[in-house]
Amino acid sequence: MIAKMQTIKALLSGARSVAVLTGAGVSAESGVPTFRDDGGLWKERRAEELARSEAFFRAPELVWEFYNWRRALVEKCDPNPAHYALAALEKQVPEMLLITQNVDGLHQKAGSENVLELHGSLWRLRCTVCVHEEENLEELPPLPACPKCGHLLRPGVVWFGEQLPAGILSTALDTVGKVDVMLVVGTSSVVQPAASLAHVAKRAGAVTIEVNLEPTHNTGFMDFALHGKAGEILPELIEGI
Ligand code: BJW
Ligand code: ZN
Repeated sequence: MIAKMQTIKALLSGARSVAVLTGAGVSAESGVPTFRDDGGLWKERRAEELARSEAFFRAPELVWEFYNWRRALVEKCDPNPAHYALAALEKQVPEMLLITQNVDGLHQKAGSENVLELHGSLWRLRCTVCVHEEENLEELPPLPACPKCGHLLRPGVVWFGEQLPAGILSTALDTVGKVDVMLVVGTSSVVQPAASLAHVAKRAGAVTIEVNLEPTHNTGFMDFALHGKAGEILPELIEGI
């Protein structure tokens, strides 16, 4: 483990460009529930079942209750050492893009500047009818209405079956196709297209490194895999780079 850590540190130190893909595991130590671990439940439902447009249009009050609960929960959460380590890494390597599947905004709160939100944000709202979009950090009513047309607003996140925001996926693909090192942290790597980004990077010649509590669908093809808490491994990994 120590020799592997030294090798990865050397790779990061020598890298001109790094891409990092993060998932819910990065925020777990901040108290934000993950999607597919045992703690990823809300009122005995899997978060995954509610994070889809069919659920929203069938029962918008239920889905908004879930998102309002998450907004209130995340508002009270602080970044953890994993978020801070990635913010520090951005300052240490010449080029770094942090691609996150998370919608909690904790990377930005920790000081990361170059962040691409693949699945949107809990703090963005979109109209279900017109083009209105807004950033909103306030407490919301059970069914928030569009200030332009009065129709229902929805969370500005990407649900299953929906396209990722325009330009976001192409930026992610372009970047991972050019980097020296790709670090994948705290994701089960089951959700596409995010899970494919590491494959694209590896095919283009990047060294791929996974940090996760346990092996994932992608562990087998990674060049390096470190198993443990992101909040413990990442600070150690970037120390002295
Ligand atoms: C720790 C830790 C610690 C814990 N330290 N580690 C190709 C094949 C098959 C299906 C598809 C395909 N292409 C597209 C699809 C369909 C679908 C999909 O991927 N389905 C799969 C489930 C099979 N994808 C889509 O629909 C995507 N859209 C799309 O592809 O559009 C094009 C298209 C449209 C129409 C037709 C065809 C194509 C959109 C996906 C959107 C995902 N949205 C969500 C909700 C976002 C909003 C919200 O937050 O509410 O995004 S679902 C949910 O999963 C959320 C997450 O970002 C995402 C990923 O989860 P993540 O981050 O990996 O979390 P977990 O819980 O799964 O894992 C946590 C990990 O951390 C675990 O491994 C732990 O061990 C670890 N961990 N503590 C380190 N302390
Ligand atoms: Zn509207």
